[in-house]
Amino acid sequence: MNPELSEDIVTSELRDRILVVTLDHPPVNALGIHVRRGLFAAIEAAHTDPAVEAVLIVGAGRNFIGGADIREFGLPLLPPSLPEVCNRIEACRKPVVAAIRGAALGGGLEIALAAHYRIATATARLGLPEVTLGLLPGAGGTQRAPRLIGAKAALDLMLSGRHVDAEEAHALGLIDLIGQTDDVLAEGLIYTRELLAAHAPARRTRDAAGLDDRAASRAAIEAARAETSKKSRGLFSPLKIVDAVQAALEQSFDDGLRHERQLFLQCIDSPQRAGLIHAFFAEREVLKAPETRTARPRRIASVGVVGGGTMGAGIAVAALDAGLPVTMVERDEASLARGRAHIEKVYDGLIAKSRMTPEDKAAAMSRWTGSTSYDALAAVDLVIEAVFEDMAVKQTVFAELDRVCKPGAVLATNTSYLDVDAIATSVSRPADVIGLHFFSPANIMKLLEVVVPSQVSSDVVATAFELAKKLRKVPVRAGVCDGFIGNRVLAVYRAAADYMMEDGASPYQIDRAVREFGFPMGPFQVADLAGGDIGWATRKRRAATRDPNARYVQIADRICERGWFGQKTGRGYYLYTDGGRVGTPDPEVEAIIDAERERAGITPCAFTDEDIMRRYMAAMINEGANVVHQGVALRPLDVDVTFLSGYGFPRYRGGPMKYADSVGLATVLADIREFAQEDPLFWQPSPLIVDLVERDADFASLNQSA
Ligand code: 3H9
Repeated sequence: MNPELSEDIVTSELRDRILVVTLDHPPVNALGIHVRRGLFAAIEAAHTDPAVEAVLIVGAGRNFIGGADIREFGLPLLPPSLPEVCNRIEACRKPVVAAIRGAALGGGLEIALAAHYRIATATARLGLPEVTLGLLPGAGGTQRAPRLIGAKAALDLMLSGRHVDAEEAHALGLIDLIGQTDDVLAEGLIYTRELLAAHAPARRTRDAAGLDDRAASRAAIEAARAETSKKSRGLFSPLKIVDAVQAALEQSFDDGLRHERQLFLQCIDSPQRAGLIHAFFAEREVLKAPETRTARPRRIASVGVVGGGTMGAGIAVAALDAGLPVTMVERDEASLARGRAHIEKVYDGLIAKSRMTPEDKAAAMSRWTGSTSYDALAAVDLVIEAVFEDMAVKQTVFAELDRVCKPGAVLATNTSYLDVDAIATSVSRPADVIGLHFFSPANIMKLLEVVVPSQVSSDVVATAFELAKKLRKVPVRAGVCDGFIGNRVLAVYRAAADYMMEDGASPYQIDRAVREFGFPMGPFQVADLAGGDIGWATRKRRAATRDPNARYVQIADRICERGWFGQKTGRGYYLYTDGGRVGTPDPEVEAIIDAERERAGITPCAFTDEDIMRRYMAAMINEGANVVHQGVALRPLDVDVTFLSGYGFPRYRGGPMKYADSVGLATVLADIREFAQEDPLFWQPSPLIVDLVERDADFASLNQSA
């Protein structure tokens, strides 16, 4: 380490009798080794310097401190550790004040808790979000927070990972004061001078009384343990957080700190930590598509939506929620009224759950206008077409958009499979055409595939990323192909699930194995939720072009032929009685499967849950690799984010490609080759996996390069 660097990053300046210690380590003043060393040294100096009577810690830039430096996890620890820095601050004989603007998160809040007094500006956001990274607050947070604000409030903060604003932090007792202005240094200085004038002592959080009501603390811990065991199924760190708070109640402060450290190190070593931190960085990397570096986005101040069905209405809600005016176009008044009703239904649902007020709904709806004429879209900056999934229909819509939209308007299609190049070439301005693939329900699902056709201009791609930010979506850049990234990979692992069903596993066993792996639902539950008729129509449309040598499982067709389309018809793979949404296994479906096995001449064999997941994941990973190999996804991490944000892939596993790395690509390849003995056409190893295994490399090695 270069010692001068710490001095640049952490500067100290004596103002009157107050040593102002400023952390300046963009972008978020994360507590990397140089910050820790600088801060430790500054406190040491303050402690011994007779000219210093108090210390004020502030962050330069927009944030106080965003936490420990996540990039250092897994690397050898260089001293001082963060707990040592916090203990040093707390032990200082002179009052230490933390003045917070912006984020004080994780280790950042732990620094503030170790300080003796805390002031925050109104824009501050405080929290202990370590749980979202598979960790627990490991620099005294699990010991100091309960002592300061009580076990119940501290557990809530640590188990939810939520950020609180200054007002709530003040009400909780996390901070002492909210500053009058956003000038954090000035506010901090005023407060510190007041403390000095009042001869305020170095008040230590370790001595605070938040756990003194032992019965209430114990009850809060037990309640949190019961709730966490139920809700955080499969997650490692939440119960460790509860254990750490129990140690805070039952052990001395120093023993509690030691216990916290042990639990923290267990979390650091867990694969879940690796998966969650991969997800954290991957979600930030996907934002850096090449076009966002080279082109300036066009201005988007108004949006048009063509189509008021479920998708169109969901997209409209997403745009309205972002404060954008939305013009919806439908073919006739009745359809338009239905489109409006779809939107209102979403808002009424939120009002019923007290998540929105009628006034908010009225304000959102005041931004909505509807029309049956495309001419109403003449002035909008961006149009999203969300009509029926049919090339001819879409091309007709685009011809109209080409006719009415102003020059420079972005023309987007929300297709989930169709060739966006073919749509683009049907208009006179292909450079303005892009795919924006939303996922249903579009106002809720985070994923937005930005589908980039060959002739689109870079600024239109950059605009799509900017729009995603406004709509609070996670954008992933995808190339044009059937199904783009997500649905293309989905088609392959769905086929693998169908093959296993025909070969002997029941759909109920497959769903259970997939849920046990961490998905919220199995593939057959998803099919029942989405409606079997949609997939059936697609299969019929594609029947003529299907490879006659490819295996085709007809079970879904037999089910659909009976009019069993899933939840909406009360029957699909599962039985749904009394309009319920939780299905039960259906013996008649099992009989259909038996009959189909017989027709296909298959003797059913037994699958363990592990067998099922090996095949399911091998299919997902192999097609994910093909998608990267063919440039449809920029990097493996783009596939990961697609599946984390749009397909319910368990976040703590980091995504399918991260999971593949954790299993080992050689193992995945060996599985694929084993399965290929039964069906070599379906199980063709991706050239990318073969190449990486030959080079003893992994998917992670490709994540840096794009
Ligand atoms: C912890 O503290 C453990 C301790 O309890 C115990 C230790 C012993 N480290 O999100 P943004 C990067 S665990 C390193 O786009 P925003 C980020 O990757 C930590 N880097 O900005 C990005 O880099 P790039 C607990 C970090 O303004 C850039 O900063 N803390 C860290 O939208 C900008 O990030 C957390 O979990 C970090 N800690 O939001 C908080 N944080 O430009 C995690 C960010 O190269 N951070 N980066 O892509 C956040 O929630 C947000 O970043 C924050 C700013 C709200 C702070």
